[in-house]
Amino acid sequence: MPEVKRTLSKLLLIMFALNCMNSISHSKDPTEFSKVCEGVLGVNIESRNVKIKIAKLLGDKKDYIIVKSDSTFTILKFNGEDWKSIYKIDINANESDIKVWTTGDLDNDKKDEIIIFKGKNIVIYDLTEQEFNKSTYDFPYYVESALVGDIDNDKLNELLLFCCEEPSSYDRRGCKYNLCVVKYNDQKINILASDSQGLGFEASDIVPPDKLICIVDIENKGNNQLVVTGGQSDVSPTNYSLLNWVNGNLERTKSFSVTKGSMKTGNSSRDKPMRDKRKRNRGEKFEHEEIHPFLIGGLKPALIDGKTILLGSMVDKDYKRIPVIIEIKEDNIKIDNLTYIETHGWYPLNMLFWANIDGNGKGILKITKSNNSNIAKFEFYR
Ligand SMILES: [Ca+2]
Ligand SMILES: [Ca+2]
Repeated sequence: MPEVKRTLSKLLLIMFALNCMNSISHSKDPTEFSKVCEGVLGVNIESRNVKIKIAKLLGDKKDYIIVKSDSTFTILKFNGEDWKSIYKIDINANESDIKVWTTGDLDNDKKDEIIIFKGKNIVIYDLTEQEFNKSTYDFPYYVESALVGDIDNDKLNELLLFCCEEPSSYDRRGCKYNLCVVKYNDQKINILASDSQGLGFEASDIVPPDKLICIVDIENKGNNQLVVTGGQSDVSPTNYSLLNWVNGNLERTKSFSVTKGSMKTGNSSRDKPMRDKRKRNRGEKFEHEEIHPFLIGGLKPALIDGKTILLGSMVDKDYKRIPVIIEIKEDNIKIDNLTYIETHGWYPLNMLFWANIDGNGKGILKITKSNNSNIAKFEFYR
């Protein structure tokens, strides 16, 4: 009888241990990623004008890399070892000043398009197995910042735009942005809503202008919000505004910044437009020890285990940028340094992406340029 008891307790112990192992493997922390592969990108990064984005261009659930140089968009596909160029879109030389472009599934067919803004035109490139289909649409405004996402939470994507009546130029000081929500159905562009309420976003020639950052359930509350950053200098904490879709329009609900590693929130539509805030602050000196480390610039969202996680950059006391993973729940923020990712230079986030390169799930894709050549290299962590 005691024998049976011992065997039974052993069995229970083994079952308990197995259960623990199971739960550990399913709740992997984003800070625990490790390097899966590395190699070359198969494209040169010659100039500072090169911009890189990723997109799910075909129906294979994989992310492709899009490299925009002065006159070409090059599409790279991962072949299990490295990245090879599979398509090129040549941009007409006299249109090579295209600065605004984005990617996303605008027609809601489960694969992303490349969307380019040329003057008052919206040009949509849709990749099929054979080639890119190009469609061009007239639009009443010049576009300064663009995003694709589901802002009204109906599971279909819209195009969100900062628009201007005037073309971008040095003379356009204090120009007001019109925040437009655009639907793309049946090969037609329709403006669903535009900012008639004076949300207060402005272009600037003094600091980098206000910018559309992402459309995501940033606070993990169950509904998507538009995240917009206020214009700022390179050495001050970014002010993030959250906008909700309410009764067919966008409303500012909250703003926040992250200083000393914790979240400071401001509330809602009663907040002054950010430009006023900046004017008030101009000339004031920040005490370094009071704000570092602070969160700066873009946020790249990913959905992991049903939670929104964001890649971001913190600035430390030595003004070094540290890549971090952020999780926000209401007014609480959890920030983890990505110590396993070595970064160089001033803007590491521009070269870090959440990507599914091989069809086996998302991880962190890091792109770098070697010191002594223009050859781009990649590392992938999962
Ligand atoms: Ca699509
Ligand atoms: Ca929608």
